Order: sequence, then C-alpha cells, then structure tokens
Amino acid sequence: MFKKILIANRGEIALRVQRACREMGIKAVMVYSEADRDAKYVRLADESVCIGPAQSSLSYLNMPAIISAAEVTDAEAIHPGYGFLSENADFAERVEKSGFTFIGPTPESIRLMGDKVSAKQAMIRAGVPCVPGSEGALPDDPAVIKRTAKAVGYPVIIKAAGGGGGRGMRVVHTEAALLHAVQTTKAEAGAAFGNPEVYMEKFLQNPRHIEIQILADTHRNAVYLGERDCSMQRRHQKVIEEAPAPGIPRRLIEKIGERCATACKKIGYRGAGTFEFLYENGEFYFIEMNTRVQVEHPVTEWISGVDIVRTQIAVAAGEKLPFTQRQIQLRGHAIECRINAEDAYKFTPSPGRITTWHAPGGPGVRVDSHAYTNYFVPPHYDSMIGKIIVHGDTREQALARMRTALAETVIEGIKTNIPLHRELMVDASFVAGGTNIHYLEEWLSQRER
Ligand code: MV4
Repeated sequence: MFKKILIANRGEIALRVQRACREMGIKAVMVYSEADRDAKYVRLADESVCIGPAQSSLSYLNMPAIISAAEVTDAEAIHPGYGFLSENADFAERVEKSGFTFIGPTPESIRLMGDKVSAKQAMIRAGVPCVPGSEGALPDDPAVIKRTAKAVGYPVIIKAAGGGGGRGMRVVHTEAALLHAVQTTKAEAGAAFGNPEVYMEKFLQNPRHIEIQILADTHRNAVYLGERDCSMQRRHQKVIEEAPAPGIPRRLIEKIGERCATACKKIGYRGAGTFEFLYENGEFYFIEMNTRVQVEHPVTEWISGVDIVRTQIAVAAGEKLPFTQRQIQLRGHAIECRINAEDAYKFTPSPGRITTWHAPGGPGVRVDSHAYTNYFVPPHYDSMIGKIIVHGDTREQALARMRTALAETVIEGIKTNIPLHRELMVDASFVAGGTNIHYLEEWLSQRER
C-alpha cells in the first residue's frame, strides 16, 4: 500500500480523501491555493504545499506545480478528486510519466470516455444500450446528415464529441433547421473543445437521469453498486441525488448493471466510474461515462456499505476488489442534498465568512463538508460547501430524516440553498418520487414568491 498520497483538490472532497488516507494509515499531502491557505483541512494534512494563487488555472489546474509538489514531498500517488484535473488524460499521463500513480483509470480509458463518440462506440460494442442515432461522428455530406435524421426521427439532438455534461448540444425539431444547427454546433465545438466532431441522437423529451456506479480492479474484476437518480438538477448542476431510483424494477437495474460491469472488463477499466443513462418509458440509454469519483458517491456508499474512495486507493495500489458482485447487498434508501453558498432561488453566488455553522446529526445523518464557524467561502470556486446525506430503511424514513436534518442546520453569514431543499423535501411530486430532468426548472419557473 502507498505510504503517502498527494490530494490534488480542495474543499469537501479534499477532506473526504484525506479521511480515507488517515483511516488506511497513509500520509496525506494537501496542495492549496492562496485562497485556501487557512482552511482547517489544509492544517489537518500531514504536509501541505502552496501551488499558486487563487485562480484555478494557476493552482488546481497547474500540472507542473502539482507534480513538483509530489516530487518535493516524496508522495507515491496523486488523487485528483472531482472537477479540476480529474478527467484530464494528459494530466494522468504526466503523473504516470513522472513516476507517480494516478488514482483513477489509465490515460487511455480517460481519453476513450472523454471523446463521446468513441465512448459510445465502445459501449455499443460492449453491449450497453445507447440512444439511437448516428453511427459515430456525422460526415460533411448534407444528404447523409438529412437521411440520418430522417431515419432516427425528429426531434434529434446534435452533440459535440468533445462536449459532455451539457456543453455543446443543440436540439433540432425540423429538417429545415438541421444543417444550420449541425454547422453551428461544429463551429462552437471546434472553438470550445478543439474538436469540431459532432454526432446525432434521438432527442428524449422527458427522461430521468439515472447513473450506475462501478468499481474495477487491475485483475479483471468489476462490480456495479446499483444506481443513483440524479434527475433533480438545474442548468446541468445536480441539486439532490438519491439511491435507489424510485420505481425502477430491480431486475432491469441488475441487467444494466451487469452490462456496465462487463463493459469495464472489456475495456480494461480500473478504479471508480459512473455510467450515465437517460431513462424513459422503461428503457435505459447510455449517454456518457464519468471516469472520476463523483460528488454524489456517498449515497451509494451508504446503501452498499462500500467505501468508494478507499477502494479507489486500494485498486490503484494493485489490490484486488475486496468483494464480489454477489457480496454486494443494497440496503435501505439514501438521499443527498448539495449545500451551496448561493441565493436559494436566484442562484447568485454568496461567498464570504460563515459566522455560524451548526451541522445536523443523529441516526442516519452524514455531513461531508470542510466548512465550520468562521470559515471563509472563497469567491473563486464552485459554490458547493458541503453535502448532507441521510439513510433510512425506506425512502419515507430517509425523507423524514432529511427534513429533520435540514431543520437542525444553521448556517449564518452567507446565503445558502437550504431553504430550497426544505421546500423540495415536502413537495408532493418529489415526495412521490420519479420526477424527470426538467422538473426543478419547471417548479422554479412556476413558484410564486
Ligand atoms: C440528451 C437529452 C435528451 N436526449 N440526449 C445533458 C447533459 C449531457 N450529459 C447529456 N444531456 C442530455 N442529453 C438525448 N439524446 C437530454 C439531456 C439533458 C440532460 C441530461 C441529464 C441531466 C440533465 C439534463 C438537462 C437537460 C438536457
């Protein structure tokens, strides 16, 4: 096992990885920007190295600074967390070329999944169901583009191969609008991602966003840890996640989960990963794969009993998965609310000093946050300051525990989205379960104030 790991991230996930290291008897090196210098999780680290000014491009995205920090502290491996460099194949490659272990998949796997056209082709070959659409990238020939759209059926969606997470997409409803949409999406993709390739899919009008968590080792073992429902989102930012997904038949999840685990073995995937699906009319359609640990991993940890971050580290060190698929038993229901430093309804960021931080507790409540009374939320980064996760034997119990946890929470000095969560936890449609990806935006637009 590693003796020392460098954590190339900030905030709650940096603390989460640090906790896993401590539990495993591994020393943790924290890198930080000038804006995070005084954070408690930096002080708590065994060692820490300043890697640059507040601006991410000069610190948390600064590959030479991070690799130098690993060199001077004699760390053996680098955990990238989520965001920042976590899905950057070039970074993973430079980490390995410098003699360190990248805690994540190989640069080849990251590259394969980073290109959404190659990702989809790999998944089709591996037997994972995908959204019907073009076979690979669209060619230039206008006649072929029109014929493809006709065969798929309108509405269609044009997506950039280099996009993902909601960037570089355009919905097309008629043939009259098709060629212009393809040209515009290509031009934007070329400018934004350095790759003008686009592909076409049938546009699903009212899907849910369901994702499957997988873990794989370097000994050809892969398991799935069930699904998460991440449909409650606004502008491609998830707000609430839960597991299991309400109302989806278990045997269907098991069938798709098995396909995902098999696909991992076929492509030689290692580490943690997430298969993103759209779910509509009882069918699953793969859209993208994330090659990192995700913000919402705790809901899966709680229903499965598996420590995902610990397992990421173990498999990166070459260990075998410590469980088989049959040993994975999913139990109860978990819900996560992301706590953001922002206006609850206008969504404008609200950085600044937290004058009171009172976290909830009690049975079935977990809080993942680096914040505390007197913590200063810097204005330079994502507004998420933590997560409240609850577990119950049933969804009803989990909902009741989340309502209680949100009622106990006191955060003063900055605005947060806690009032939004309190409203959603008693919203009839959310309480019923199974709302789609458009629900929150529609709810917000109709909400009277
Ligand atoms: C789609 C879609 C409908 N049909 N693809 C947006 C993020 C990216 N991961 C894929 N996205 C979508 N792809 C087809 N063929 C609708 C979306 C989408 C969406 C997906 C998941 C979560 C929230 C979303 C919000 C708007 C659109």
